[in-house]
Amino acid sequence: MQRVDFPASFVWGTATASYQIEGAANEDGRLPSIWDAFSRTPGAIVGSDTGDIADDHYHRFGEDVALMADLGVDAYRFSIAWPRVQPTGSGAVNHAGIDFYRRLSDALLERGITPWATLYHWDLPQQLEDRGGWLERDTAHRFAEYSALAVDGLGDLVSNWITLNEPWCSAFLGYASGHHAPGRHEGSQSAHAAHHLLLGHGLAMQEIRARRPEAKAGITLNLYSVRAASESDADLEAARRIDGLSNRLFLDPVLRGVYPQDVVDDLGETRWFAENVTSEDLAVIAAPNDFLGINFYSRHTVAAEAKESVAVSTDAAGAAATATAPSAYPGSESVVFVGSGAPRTQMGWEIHPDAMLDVLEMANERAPELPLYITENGSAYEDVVSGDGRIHDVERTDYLRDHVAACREAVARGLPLGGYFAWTLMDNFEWSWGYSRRFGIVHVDYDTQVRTPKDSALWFSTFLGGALGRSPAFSSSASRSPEA
Ligand code: IFM
Repeated sequence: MQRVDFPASFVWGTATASYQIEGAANEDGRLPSIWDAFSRTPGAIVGSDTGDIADDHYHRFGEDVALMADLGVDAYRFSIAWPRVQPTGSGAVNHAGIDFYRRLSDALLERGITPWATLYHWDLPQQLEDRGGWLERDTAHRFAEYSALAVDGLGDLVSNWITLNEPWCSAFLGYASGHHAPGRHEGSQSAHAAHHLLLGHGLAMQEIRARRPEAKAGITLNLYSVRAASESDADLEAARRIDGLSNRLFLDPVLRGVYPQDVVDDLGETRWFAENVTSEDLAVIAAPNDFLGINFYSRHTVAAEAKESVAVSTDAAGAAATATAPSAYPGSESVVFVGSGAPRTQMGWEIHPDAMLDVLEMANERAPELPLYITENGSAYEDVVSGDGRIHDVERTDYLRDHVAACREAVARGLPLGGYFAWTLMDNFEWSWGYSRRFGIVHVDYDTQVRTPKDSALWFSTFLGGALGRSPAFSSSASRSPEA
């Protein structure tokens, strides 16, 4: 398998997010986000870790851009920290915050790497959460205002925009299960947050279009292939529910301009949606996108009740389905995530590269002409630094290669897949798992901030024809061959 097996226009990149890598939490006017507050909540984060320093990318971005250039990627997907650009969540721009992303974008462009900016990867200014956060409709308007500031400040350098990253996580991990910031347990009202997030997406799209009609813009959803554990009516019903909450609740309004009524009813939010979701809202949410970003990690197998024969699996937060925390699937709490027996990553997520084709088809059947991008895909494993100083991450390399192969199959099937972004460039703050989970293709020593490409990075670079893959320093790596 080689890069030339893909169309020349296919975009290869890596992805990160602001709070996970930047550090510099109190610099240049940045104020706290919900993650700064949540990470200080006792018991919220493994090891009581915070993003205060993270990968210190704020100060080391030049080194990180050079690393990407050596990898040979075409594009870099990063996110903009709202609390740097508009620290209180309303009002004037903080120029020092914008300037950081201008320096980063300039550095990328100098190395021939195209910036892809995500406007919201979960770091809501805490002052907006104090006013109700995403449960308040006004937050959608604040998000549009901030998006306008970001596009005004960066639109001459950035021409690929993603409004939201994974609104499912913001709504249901943030406001239902509480595994993510702001850590609230609002049950089915978390679906109100989902609507306000999507409204924010639509309003932000309007701001982008008004300011930079030539820019490409869309949203990124985390989609799952969902299967029933058996053909029983009860298990099929469980699969309908989880597919509804994970996929259709987001895909249908964005691509078809309607909320799936069965899902709204499952949530028990029929009345709220009828009274609060206007046809104008739906028109705003469904305005055309230039592409759809899809984050793909795993497949869910679900059952109506626990089965003795199969191990309990983990849900999208990596939380065991047996955990006592409130469910991230309000109204469908009784559904059980069961294992199918496939190998799993350290997150407990089953590995199903073929299921990536399922989610691409799922999006494509709703919007046949819409370009699709895998904006995240990756795996966490317990890495070991070997005696030779290298990280021989065979499992992550296999995961990466097998998902790149699934991309090739997607292209061969004629799906409009335009690119693939590996999650993630380097180890970083993995949300409620803190630094205990490493998804990077580059290892980070958090004591010294030394970055070391893992074998997965070398495989990727070799595949891409990058300088790192050709480096004699790594010539003994068994996993260098893209065929390996
Ligand atoms: O680290 C996260 C990322 O921020 C959003 N998508 C899933 C990744 C792995 O959990």
